[in-house]
Amino acid sequence: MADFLIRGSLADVDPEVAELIQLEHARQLDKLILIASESYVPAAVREAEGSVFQNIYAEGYPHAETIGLTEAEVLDYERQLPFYRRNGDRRYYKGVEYCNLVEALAQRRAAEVFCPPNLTPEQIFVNVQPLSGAVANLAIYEALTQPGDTVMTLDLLHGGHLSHGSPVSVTGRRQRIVHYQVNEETELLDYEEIYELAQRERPKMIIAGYTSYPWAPDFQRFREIADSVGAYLMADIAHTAGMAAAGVYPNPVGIAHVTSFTTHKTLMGPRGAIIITTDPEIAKKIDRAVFPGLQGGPHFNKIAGMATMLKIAKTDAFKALQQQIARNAVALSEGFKANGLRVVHGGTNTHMVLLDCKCIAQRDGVPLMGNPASRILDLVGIVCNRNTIPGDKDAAHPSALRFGTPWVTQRGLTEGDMREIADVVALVLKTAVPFAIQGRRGMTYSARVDFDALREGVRRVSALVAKAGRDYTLPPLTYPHVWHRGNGKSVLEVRGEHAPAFLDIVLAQPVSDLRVGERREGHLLGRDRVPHCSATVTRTVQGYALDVPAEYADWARQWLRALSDGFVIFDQSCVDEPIPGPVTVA
Ligand code: DSN
Repeated sequence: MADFLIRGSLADVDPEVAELIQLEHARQLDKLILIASESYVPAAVREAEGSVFQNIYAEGYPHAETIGLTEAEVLDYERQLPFYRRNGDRRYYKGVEYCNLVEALAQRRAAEVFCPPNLTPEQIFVNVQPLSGAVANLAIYEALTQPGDTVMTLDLLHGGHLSHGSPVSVTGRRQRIVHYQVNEETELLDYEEIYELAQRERPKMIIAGYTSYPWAPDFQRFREIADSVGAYLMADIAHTAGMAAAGVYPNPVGIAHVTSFTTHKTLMGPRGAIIITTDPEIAKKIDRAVFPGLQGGPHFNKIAGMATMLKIAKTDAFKALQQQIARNAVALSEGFKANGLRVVHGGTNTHMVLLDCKCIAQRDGVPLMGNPASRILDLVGIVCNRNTIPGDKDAAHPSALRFGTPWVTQRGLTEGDMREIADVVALVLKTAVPFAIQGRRGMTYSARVDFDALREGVRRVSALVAKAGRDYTLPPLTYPHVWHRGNGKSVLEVRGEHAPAFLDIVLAQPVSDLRVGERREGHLLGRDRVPHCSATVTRTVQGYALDVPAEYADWARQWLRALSDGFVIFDQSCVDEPIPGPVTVA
């Protein structure tokens, strides 16, 4: 009989996707991930997300009487199920008795986690349905403002977010957006300037809370400014919700009219978002704006994952983790400063650090920019993102890097390790030689670094990775697709359409004229085209076989791959000249 339930594991049904998941998991474990908006979601949360709650449609909300129920009351099935059968709920579909309970559970846990000392969880209204932070923020715009109203937010280039009224986001198209900025000299929020701007612009809503401003705002001060002009205060704590839950960052709930956050950053839950308010009238507007205003059926598998994540957020271990995340960010920032690098905004009291690349290297007036710096660090094994900072002219050319400590802290790394990461970043990026290429769509900024520094960086990052904790639920994995690993053999294969032109440049003798089976003795060139080791090249059916002395095999493989990747200096006298590529070095 046909098995219409399509039973079978992922590896059985779709080995291709199963393999991609394995590779991605290995990558995550094999590198130091310092993306400030990412974290390693616990296996328990992922299990909830992969559950059969995925199968259910439940547009609408639980019965209004579930608001304010304690966890024990929500989970009192003997009471809840007869109540459901008799009274129904605010949904369009039947079969949702357990969806109601898991949603009410997530709401209650969120209310408890984010309850300030002067309130009780019953006074906190929670919507757990937004599919993402941008949708949550859009729902707040929809609920609290009208087209044409003025909304005041931090400039994207200074640390705001696309959904805080960027012209490329719908949040920037219907309302009138005015941006406050950080103070030019201090690079800090200046509440006097923000107050004066509010008096001039009379916004309907002010947003506080950022994606790349590393200091906690003074929410009380923002509320006073909002009150002085009759505006709503919206707090967006997407990045710092986990820290706020742990008391390591100010909790805006009860101060701001409405608070939004994603659940997958420092909170380490599923990809989704939550909106909280203490005002029942605002709560009704928010609920309507989320559904049916912007969304259809909620993703119940994620809501189940949120409930689990919020349970974890109440634990002492979670609080200790968030404290260490903050300490690690300070250590990283201090480590950069100790290396003479410029930390933007002067430091941090959150999980993130901004590093100004322009100050690390310049050549002929061309600065090191965030994009090449992030790509070079990725090769080293440090994953971060390019970011704009005050002074940048547009979002397409950020001059900084943003680092965050959640993930590395989860893996057990501490302050000394952060200083080591800062040292490695400095070691590699200080050797950068930047250059710019004029393309059809404007200027492209790039850079190349010293190969020995890159190799040394890789060695030191590998040592940190070896020390970092791994998820015990997984088999040991090794990410195979890194440029520096190999099997130690002294015959390398160079393949690909660019291989002949590539080898003509990196070998002392051209080889592109060889026919299959022919060989030529020669040398592999090192930096500045100095012959580094002998290399016998044989033309093969697939490409070229390079036979190098065994003691140079590692070096040759890494050097050729790094040249192919395009971020190491081949010839100091013409750094910006590209070498043909990419090639496969197997
Ligand atoms: N993409 C997130 C970040 O990295 O800050 C914000 O949406």
